[in-house]
Order: sequence, then structure tokens, then C-alpha cells
Amino acid sequence: MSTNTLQECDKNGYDLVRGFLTPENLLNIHAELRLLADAVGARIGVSSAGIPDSEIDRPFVEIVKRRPDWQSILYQRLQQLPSIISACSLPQVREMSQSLLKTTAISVWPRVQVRLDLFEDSKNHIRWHHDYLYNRGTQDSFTFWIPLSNVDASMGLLQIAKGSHITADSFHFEKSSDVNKFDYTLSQDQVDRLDIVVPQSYQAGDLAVFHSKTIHSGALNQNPDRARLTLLFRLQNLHTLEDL
Ligand SMILES: O=C(O)CCC(=O)C(=O)O
Repeated sequence: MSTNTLQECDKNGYDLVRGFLTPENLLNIHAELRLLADAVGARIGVSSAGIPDSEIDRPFVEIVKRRPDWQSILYQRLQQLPSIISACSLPQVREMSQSLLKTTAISVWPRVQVRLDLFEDSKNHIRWHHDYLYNRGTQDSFTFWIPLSNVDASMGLLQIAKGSHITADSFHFEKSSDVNKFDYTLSQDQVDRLDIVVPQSYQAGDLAVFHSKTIHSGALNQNPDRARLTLLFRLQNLHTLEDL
């Protein structure tokens, strides 16, 4: 891992690492995503044939368009692909998490996850928050957010507040009670205090890595033909668990 990532995470609370997953890592993950899409799609005439790996979200979008009632089954199966479950033990993940957390005693918390952010899915949209609000465990935690297909601005971009891991406790998060499953957000005057950066596009396999107190927000996907398909997990320092 470059010392740059350590410095960036220290200073800004996040770093963007292009090409974090190797072509071989991606080949394995994409092969399994394709097998899942084709196994489910075969029931309703949807196939991934001809779709490049960089847009492997497309057959999933098509399946959910035709069978909205299958969304949750598809989502659950995405979580359980072997290459997804084992992604957090890839050598570059180990190396980076050990350097960032300064320990080899590391655990995933609460789980490895795949997000499938579909067109205007406001129920699953995560607004302004930091991950410690939702996940707890220990503040000594870094989130690995890795798109599995290419993401452009139409699909909603991650907004990250630079340096907010240091000032997070001075922000007041509000709880809303709307359809959204993730109920924390910030009022506009609180958002105005943030120094927000929005990386404009991601290739499959890029990494955004951020500290548990780094304030960030997802954005609604505005592209009806694409989904933001992301792998994410949080790695925590087992020496600093707060509930013991
Ligand atoms: O992918 C997204 O839209 C946001 C994800 C996120 O903020 C999170 O899981 O903490």
C-alpha cells in the first residue's frame, strides 16, 4: 500500500485508490456475478451475453424491471457469492487494513455487503452520515467501498466530506421518519459547513476507503438502465472494541 493512502486517510479521512482490485480479482467476481444473473435471468429470458464486465449491473436491472418481486431474492444472493464473501481477505485488503488500523487483529463488521442501487431507489438511499452512527463496534474502523461495474455521474456519486473524521462530533445528525431505511441526515446549514468532494467517475475495482467518522452521502441513481453495484465492508480493530 502506498504511504499516500495512510497520509490521505490521516489528513482527509479518505482516499481514492484507482485499480485497487486486480484484473484477476475482477475476473473471478464478474464471472460469479454473470453466473448469478444468467441463472436467475434464464427463468424470464434475460441473459448477460454481450454485456461487458464493466456494465455487469445491466442484467440485474433488467431482471428487477421484469420481476420487481425478485429484487430481494436477487439482493440476498448477491451477498453470498463466494468471491464476494472472500474479498475482504484479498492480500491488498489485508495489507491496507493492517496499515490503516496499525494492528493485525482485524474483523469485518457487521458483514460483507453488496449494494444494488437502482433507479431512484429512495428507500435505500443513504443520506449524510458517518458509518459509526449505524455500525458502532469501534471508531477504529475503515470502510472499503468498491464499485463492481463502472459508475458515471448519472448513476449517483458518493459525496465525501474532507477532514470530517476530525470534526464529526460537532455535527448534529437528525433522524427522519420517511420511507428511507437509513434515517440519519444533516440539515442544509450543517451540510454547508462540510468541505465536500465528489469523485466524478469510478471504474470497476477502484476503491474509496474512509474512516468510520468521515461524513459522506450516497446520491440517488438517475439512470433507469443502470444500477450502482458496489462491494463494501468495514474492517475494525479488535483491540479497541467499545462494548467489552
Ligand atoms: O453506496 C452508497 O450509495 C452509499 C453507501 C454508504 O454510504 C455506506 O454504506 O455507508
